Amino acid sequence: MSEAELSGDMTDGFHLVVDALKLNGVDTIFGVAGIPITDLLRLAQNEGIRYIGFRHEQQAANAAAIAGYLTGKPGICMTVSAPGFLNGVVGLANATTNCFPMILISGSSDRNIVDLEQGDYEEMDQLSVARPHCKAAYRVNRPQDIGVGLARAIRAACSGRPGGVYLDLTAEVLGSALDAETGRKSLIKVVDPAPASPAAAESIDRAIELLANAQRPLVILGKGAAYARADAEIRSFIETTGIPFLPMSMAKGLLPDDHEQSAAAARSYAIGNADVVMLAGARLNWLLSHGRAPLWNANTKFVQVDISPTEIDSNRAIAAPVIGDIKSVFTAFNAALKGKIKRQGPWMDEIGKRRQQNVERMAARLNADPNPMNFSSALRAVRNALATQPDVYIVNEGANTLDFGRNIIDMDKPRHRLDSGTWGVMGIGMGYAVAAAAVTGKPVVAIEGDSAFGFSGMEIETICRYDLPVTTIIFNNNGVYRGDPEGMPYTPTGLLRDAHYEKIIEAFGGKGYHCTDTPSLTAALTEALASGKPALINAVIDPTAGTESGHIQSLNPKSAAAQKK
Ligand code: ADP
Ligand code: TZD
Repeated sequence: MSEAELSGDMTDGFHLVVDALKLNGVDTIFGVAGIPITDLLRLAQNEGIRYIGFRHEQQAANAAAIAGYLTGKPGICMTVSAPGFLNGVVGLANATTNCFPMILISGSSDRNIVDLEQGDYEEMDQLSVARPHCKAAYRVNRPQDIGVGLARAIRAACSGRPGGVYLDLTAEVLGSALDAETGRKSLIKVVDPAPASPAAAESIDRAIELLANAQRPLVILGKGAAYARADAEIRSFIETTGIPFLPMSMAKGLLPDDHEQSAAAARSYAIGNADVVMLAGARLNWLLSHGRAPLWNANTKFVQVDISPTEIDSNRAIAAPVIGDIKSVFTAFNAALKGKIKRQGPWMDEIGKRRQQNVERMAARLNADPNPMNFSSALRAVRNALATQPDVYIVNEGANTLDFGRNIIDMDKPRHRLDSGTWGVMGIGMGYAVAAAAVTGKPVVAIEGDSAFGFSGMEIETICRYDLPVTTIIFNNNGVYRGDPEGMPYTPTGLLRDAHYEKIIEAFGGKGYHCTDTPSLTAALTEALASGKPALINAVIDPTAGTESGHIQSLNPKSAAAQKK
């Protein structure tokens, strides 16, 4: 389809969607083709928008979600109706849960048939299904409303707390004609979709005062702080005040992990002993034990910087809420400091001592070279290959692979670590990897548990089709969490023994590696990164390594009826 095919001075829904996307600077679409969006995707590509076609909508939607996080603009995913849409909803909900801006645009079947449940092809009331899983959901019923529909979707995705937005485009709207002039005038270029929202001056003063009176202050940086792109302001605040900081997983690299004020290697001590904690773009959810004992002290007071007012007091009382965007808030903090917050030497010294002890304890485990490899030794091999590659984006999912990976792989740059996030979800791996490579043009290393990889493994073909610089490393211990002992029938957590995952990528022309020791793993990753080509490393590790559910074993329900021994 091209402009020339339109008759006279007419336009149609297909063209208006593409024109509206281009007008708003959308340069990439992730999706899966089919009725009723195939021509729309073709037109978008012909009109200069990059289209990245996936094998499954969940991955396309996850790709859009992480593209939103990485660019600060809503990532766009397009799907077909009903089942394709539903596949995409997982990514839509994941984006909303993680506060990433993305828009899921799905074609839908004819309203007059769907609404009377007359059994259309891929029939579903998609708008109602999407609504609980996103920040906002809109349907466009007339071609002249396409512009307004997209504008509303962009604003909803980006402003305030970012999130997923659903935009329903009926097949009828896509095919509808409109005179070109009316169409052009109906489009909206969104001005300032994520306006700065400075905090009230008294909330800034209240927070500074609380921190100034603290003996053992701590800043916890979350991925909202990373998303806010206030890197310089946050660093200046931390370094000027001398307050130790703890990065949440995706905030690693906001300040480098080897920064002398990082309390990451003394996490429990710092959290348990802080008298005032400032949460910056981090929720006090399960990832922070809801602010409860035994990790947390009941007397700790909180400052919370967040763009969402309803986040405050969600789990613990917040003594000093600061509602605003982190860039504006930290700019205001820095202006208000004027030497009011003094360095707390003894507190920093104590944290430093604990950190040193923990690093030494970890070093013994990290430097061991067991045969077969375990999580620590294999990750050390990966870390060694990454040591001279600060530009690499890391994707990480699994249970033990995630827990160990978060601790062992240091980050130097902000927004370079992308992982299972707020849900602890499996299946983000290849979608995130494709998007990270596509929108940044930088190399990506996806560190995957073998179970985790399986959720999106077919996207290896997508990686090869677009020749993306993605190296996937599979920590292969033959199981969910860990592998079965030889001989027994496969248990619910068992996966095929001796699986040769490296052959998957060979089928698509990529390079496969089979590594059973640390030198070969470091060498394979070094070679793969140097090639800039798709690669997959099957890192064979001890099936008995790791623990069930990784670090969150305690979340498995226990029978209250079971007898205590
Ligand atoms: P983590 O998992 O890293 O702890 P969360 O996803 O729990 O982080 O928290 C992110 C928080 O950041 C959310 O509460 C969200 O409202 C907030 N947030 C997102 N963007 C901004 C911003 N620009 N300024 C302030 N807060 C933000
Ligand atoms: N399904 C989804 C969508 N998300 C999940 N988190 C799970 C299932 C449950 N689950 C985990 O929480 S971790 C995990 C599953 C299936 C996989 C762990 O095995 P792995 O990693 O091989 O990926 P490790 O490193 O061997 O532990």
